[in-house]
Amino acid sequence: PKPVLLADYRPPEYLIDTVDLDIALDPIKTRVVSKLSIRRNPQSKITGKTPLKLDGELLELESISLNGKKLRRPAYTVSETGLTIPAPPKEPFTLEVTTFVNPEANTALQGIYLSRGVYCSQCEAQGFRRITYFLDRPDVLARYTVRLEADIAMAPVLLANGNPIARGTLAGRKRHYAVWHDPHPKPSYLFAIVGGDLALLASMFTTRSGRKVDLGIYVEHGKEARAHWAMDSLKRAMRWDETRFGREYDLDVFNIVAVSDFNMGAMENKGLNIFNDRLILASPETATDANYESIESVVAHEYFHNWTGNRITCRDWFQLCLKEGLTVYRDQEFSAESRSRTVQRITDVRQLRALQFPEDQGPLAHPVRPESYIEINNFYTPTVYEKGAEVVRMIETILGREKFRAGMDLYFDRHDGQAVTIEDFVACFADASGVDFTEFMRWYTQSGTPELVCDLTFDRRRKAAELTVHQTLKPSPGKAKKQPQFVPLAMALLGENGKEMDIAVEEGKEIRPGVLAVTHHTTKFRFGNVTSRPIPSLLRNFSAPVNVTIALSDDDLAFMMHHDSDLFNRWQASNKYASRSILAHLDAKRPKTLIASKASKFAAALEHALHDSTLDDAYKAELLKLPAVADVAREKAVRVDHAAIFEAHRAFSCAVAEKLADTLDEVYAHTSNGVKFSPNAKSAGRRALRNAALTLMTMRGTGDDYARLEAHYRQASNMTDAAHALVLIAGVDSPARDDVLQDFFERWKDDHLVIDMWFAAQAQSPRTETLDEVKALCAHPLFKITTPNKVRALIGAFAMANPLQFNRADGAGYDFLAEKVLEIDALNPQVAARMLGAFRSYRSLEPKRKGRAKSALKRAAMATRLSRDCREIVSRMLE
Ligand code: BAL
Ligand code: ZN
Repeated sequence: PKPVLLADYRPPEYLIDTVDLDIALDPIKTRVVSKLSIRRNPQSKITGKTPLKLDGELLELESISLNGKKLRRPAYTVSETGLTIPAPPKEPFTLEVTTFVNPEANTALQGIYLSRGVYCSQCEAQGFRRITYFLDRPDVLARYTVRLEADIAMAPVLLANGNPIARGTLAGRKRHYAVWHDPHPKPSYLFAIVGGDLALLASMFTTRSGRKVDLGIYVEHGKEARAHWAMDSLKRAMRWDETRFGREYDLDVFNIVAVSDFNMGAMENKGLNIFNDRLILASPETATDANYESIESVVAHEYFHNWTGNRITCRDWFQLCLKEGLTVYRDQEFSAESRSRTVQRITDVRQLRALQFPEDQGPLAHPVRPESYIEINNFYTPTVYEKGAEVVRMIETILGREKFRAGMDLYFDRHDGQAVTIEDFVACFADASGVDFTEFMRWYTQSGTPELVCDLTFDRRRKAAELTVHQTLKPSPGKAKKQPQFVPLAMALLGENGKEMDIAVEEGKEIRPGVLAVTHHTTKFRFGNVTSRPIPSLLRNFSAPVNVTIALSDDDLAFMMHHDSDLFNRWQASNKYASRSILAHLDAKRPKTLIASKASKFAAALEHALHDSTLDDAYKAELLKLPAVADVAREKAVRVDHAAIFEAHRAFSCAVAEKLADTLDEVYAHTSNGVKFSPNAKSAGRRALRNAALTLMTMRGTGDDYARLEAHYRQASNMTDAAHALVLIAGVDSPARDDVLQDFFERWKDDHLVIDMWFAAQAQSPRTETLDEVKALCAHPLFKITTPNKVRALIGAFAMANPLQFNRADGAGYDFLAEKVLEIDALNPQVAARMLGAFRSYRSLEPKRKGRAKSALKRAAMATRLSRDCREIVSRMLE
């Protein structure tokens, strides 16, 4: 297929003002009658006979009429991709089309489908064309009225976007209908319907200007009590958007529906968010703290889209980061203010480095705003989302909180009700602040992670220091030569006493106090008043999505672990110390001696932090979580051998745990349970610290350690502790392993969400038997290849969260994934293409593994019936 290019964007030739849909739901033959009021777009250079081309896929067309008159061919033509009317009237007209779709056969989960007996829909990015013929593009905004009709028994609940305006029962009393009207013009990707037998958790919210909003969360019967946390998160998000960004809700109802089969996490349809139930349902017995945190942030994220995405939407799909990067930034801020800001930042940066950095440095690299795509569903990526959020955060760092807010206010005022571009967005910050963002725009157009190689010299006699920053941006697909990025580099120089020195920065080199402007391939900064040998604390709070290297000794890192007043960088120093110790083990002539000495110093620095009463438990837990095998592999970057890294990782972790034995015992004992479960940050932090201590102690692998681990599982009074122990036990050859796995299975086999943790725990196990076990689990009665959550829990966890076994030296992990991807691709291309992401760093593997991964990809590429989604990913990987 031909790629779609940003450069080819043209405004639509026709506009659709209103849409009246009458949808009669039926499992295999749902009828959709669509009445569209259409007119020529005055902004388009339309000439006499411009055909009207409506998108449509997999639709069974029954009839079509124009201004009430039935059309016959050749007044229209139909193809696999749409419907064309070669010569529509010049004046505005009404088009009425009747089509049928088959929800039950819809395994791709785009358009209308059935999830455990519930009718639901997913339209972003291009699913609406699987419901009816339409101008299915985000810059066509229309007002929708929707009548839904269904069997009362199967679907007593009927929901659509907007406000409810009528409902009734049909003759015979077997079927009923509901009518919904959405007063806000919206693009088709925000359309949604739901019909099903669902339970309701209802509540109310009063906006600050007094609008009363009915809130509803619809879930499976019996699960209502598990929706309270989501409801609480929703209300807090609604209030937060009012206070932080001045944004109020704009309809009389806001509904959320939780469904079990969903390609993504959730979807921000106007007034009717549809969620993967994994991101709604939580109770202390069934959900971990991580689940609670995700629910809070995703509920907030989808709600925040109401302004950043729905009221102001994207002109075209290349502008996806306009709504996603911005909304991720907003949800990160909400979480930071609801919990610990530093821990939130660490979590977000961990995620960025684990997912986005490898993407940006591999064959799937693309700019935050891509310029070409074959399948837009492949661009819901960490680059668009997480790097997109970092770019917005840099705008805030450059402008400061107040001017940033002024820019956001201007954006909302200027563009409400429009479909806009990144240029429109950034212009608001430039206009509100007077700052020139011309060079900054490269963050949207150039892919790749900038490398900042820094060098600091100190002149004791002159009390001066000079920092040289060399910036390189490696070539990436389609872009060989790149210009330097504008990097806001937050920094300080720490003095002998560990305090920030009050240095004098050369005129004109700071964006704001403590933030340098790195603007060229080489940028130099001179500092005065440097009273002692400075330790550089660079990229504080991770002020830009870049990699920084600077020569720091182990002692310097330990010093920063004690003293850096930027808590993010204190964690960063600890992380760096650990990962470079593990890497040093790989090349060491006498690895045992080396590790013993490195671990000893590292443990001493860690111990100091663990005893620091000013640090909270959640933060200490982050310090105790050593970098994962995948993190170290990423640092290594070339000729990666996961088995060697795994061994070095184990040796270092074990040595640290031995050195820290008493402290870990103390931490574990002091953080023991006893109080009633609360998902709040403080309680979750306590559990996180205890579980991090448990992980480290388990690395020693003694009989006592395994006994403690088993007791941790058996005595767990909440899922956070139970699931943590389960993953650890599944990964070791403890005598209790099989019993514990069986116990968990028996307890949770009837809960389709919790049982996913059981699948994932086994799939992540570093034991050599894992691949065979995963293959066997694919045939387990509770595994279903058509359910994305199951695929992600088993196959996804194996490929993305088990670096050792996925990257087996014999290549069997790669072969297994390629084979499964082909099987999934025939059912659900979007999910299949996602799974292929596991190969994104294959080029950095050592030659044998690299060859085997490439062969697996090549075999996939030769498959005859590969979807457009997978074809695009595989070809980019093999380019
Ligand atoms: N728009 C797709 C789901 C999300 O990012 O909110
Ligand atoms: Zn989003």
